[in-house]
Amino acid sequence: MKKTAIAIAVGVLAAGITGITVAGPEKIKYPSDYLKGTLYATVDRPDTKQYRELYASPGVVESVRAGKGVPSGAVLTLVQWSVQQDDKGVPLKGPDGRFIKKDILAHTVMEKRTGWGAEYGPEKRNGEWEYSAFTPTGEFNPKPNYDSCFQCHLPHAKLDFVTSLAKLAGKFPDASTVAKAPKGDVQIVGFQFMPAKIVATAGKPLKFLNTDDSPHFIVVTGRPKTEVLLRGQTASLTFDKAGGYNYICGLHPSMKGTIEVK
Ligand code: HEC
Ligand SMILES: [Cu+2]
Repeated sequence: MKKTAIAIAVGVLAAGITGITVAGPEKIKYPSDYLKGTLYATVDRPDTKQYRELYASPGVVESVRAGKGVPSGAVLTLVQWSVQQDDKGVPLKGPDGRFIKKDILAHTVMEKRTGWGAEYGPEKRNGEWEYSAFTPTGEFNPKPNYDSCFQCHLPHAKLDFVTSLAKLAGKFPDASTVAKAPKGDVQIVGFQFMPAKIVATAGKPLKFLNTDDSPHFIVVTGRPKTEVLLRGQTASLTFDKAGGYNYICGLHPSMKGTIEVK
């Protein structure tokens, strides 16, 4: 009995010394020097009334642009800012047409390291990435539902789970891509489906075109989701049965629309 207790105590001690921790957000340290990395993208988020800055740790942008992918040790920091709003709560825009940032609300971070993520099953695992979130002053925030980070980034598996990989890679489609794209029956413009209610014909494809900088994809209740659509990309859905269908964007659940199939 005594021997076992000592063995356990030694084991716990050894784990503490070698820094072995379980999978989860606590693996990631607050990247206090994120400003020394590369600011590779900024995003206006009308749905959450935020302005976001996306930083990559030094060397990451260079590696991705050289075709070597996201290296082990990469840290991506997303800084969430509140924005200035008019008295109706509509975000104001600066001379550059962009939201005007006010205060830092949070830092969300993803970090990739060789061997990380091995504890997770395929329904959760995002390669070798872990996710964490920190307060404006850099304290760990235990409150977010960390499973939701994995769920929302999982559809980006082909992009190494990085939603903004096209920006990181310097390959973001420009405005002419949208102009050249086949017109959608539903256009995604400024985080809205337009029109939000559409009538479709059974057996005939319905096309969705993303004109936004942000990626979106379509989730119709009870049906497989579409691919992630970058700017200028279209998805096509065909309904065989007449009826009413509700859908949302899988990345921005506040984006909603309905389809009436006749
Ligand atoms: C509702 C879907 C959703 C959830 C949940 C989500 N993300 Fe994201 N994440 C996105 C989108 C979309 C972007 C692209 C930037 C943007 O539009 O704000 C992004 C971008 C990021 C980025 C910048 C790198 C990249 O992938 O483009 C980081 C870092 C990040 N998220 C961390 C997190 C963390 C940490 C959590 C969990 C606390 C989380 N995310 C939860 C949708 C989500
Ligand atoms: Cu969306």
